[in-house]
Amino acid sequence: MDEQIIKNENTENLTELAGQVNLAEFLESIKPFREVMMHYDCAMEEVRTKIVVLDREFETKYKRNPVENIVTRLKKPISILRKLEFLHLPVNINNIQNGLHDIAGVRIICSFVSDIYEIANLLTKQDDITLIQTKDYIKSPKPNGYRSLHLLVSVPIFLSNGKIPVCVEVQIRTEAMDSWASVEHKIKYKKDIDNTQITKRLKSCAEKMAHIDQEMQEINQVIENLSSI
Ligand code: 0O2
Repeated sequence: MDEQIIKNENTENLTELAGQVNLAEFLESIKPFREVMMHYDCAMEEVRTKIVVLDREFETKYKRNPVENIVTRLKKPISILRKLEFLHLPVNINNIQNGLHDIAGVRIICSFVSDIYEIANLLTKQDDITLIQTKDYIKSPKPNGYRSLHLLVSVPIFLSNGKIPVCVEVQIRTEAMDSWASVEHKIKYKKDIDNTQITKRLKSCAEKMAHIDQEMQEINQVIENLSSI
């Protein structure tokens, strides 16, 4: 697949593009790419639905919602190109499917740290899910303070001619972890800032938020114990 073609597909300005290339040829050439992206989109939706089902079950059975929010994102074509370039991989469907593992992403925001592990366990023990990799940045936070549980899973999607396994990156975190990561992503992540004071202060914020998570978990436990008396 041609690099320019993917970049142009991201502009969504087909009229402008039509002046440069034959539109029919262009649409034909991006078919395999669109097909693969559709697979990721469907797999992402499947994982999202699984989490919604678990949360609804908890709500009905135990009157509590462990999941605060679910966000899905499909990597943009331009970000796919940049990542392939960063990895020194030629742009083709094979490298997109086998070289990149975070094209489909599902972020789950939980109320408490214990919910993160419970949801992770309930998701990965489902018989159509294959756990490929776990990165536990809660037990072992990144040196900058980043915390989150990352799971790389494979989920089958059922097409007209059979089923295919598709990789989805699942990030599970609390609201405090998410809040830190969102702001850090905006102001520092991927920026080449070598400032010890900034690094220290951001890390200290992450630690304070982890402390709040622990406090909230303990308070919740006390309330649960009281209501079970
Ligand atoms: P973006 O812009 O969020 O999509 P890999 O995914 O395997 O190529 P890596 O670093 O081994 O790269 O994977 P890892 O550690 O599992 O991180 C993947 C994603 O976690 C990142 O995606 C971020 O979304 C998030 N993440 C990891 N570290 C940090 C961090 O220090 N700060 C913040 N804010 N987010 C982080 P991308 O594609 O790097 O970025």
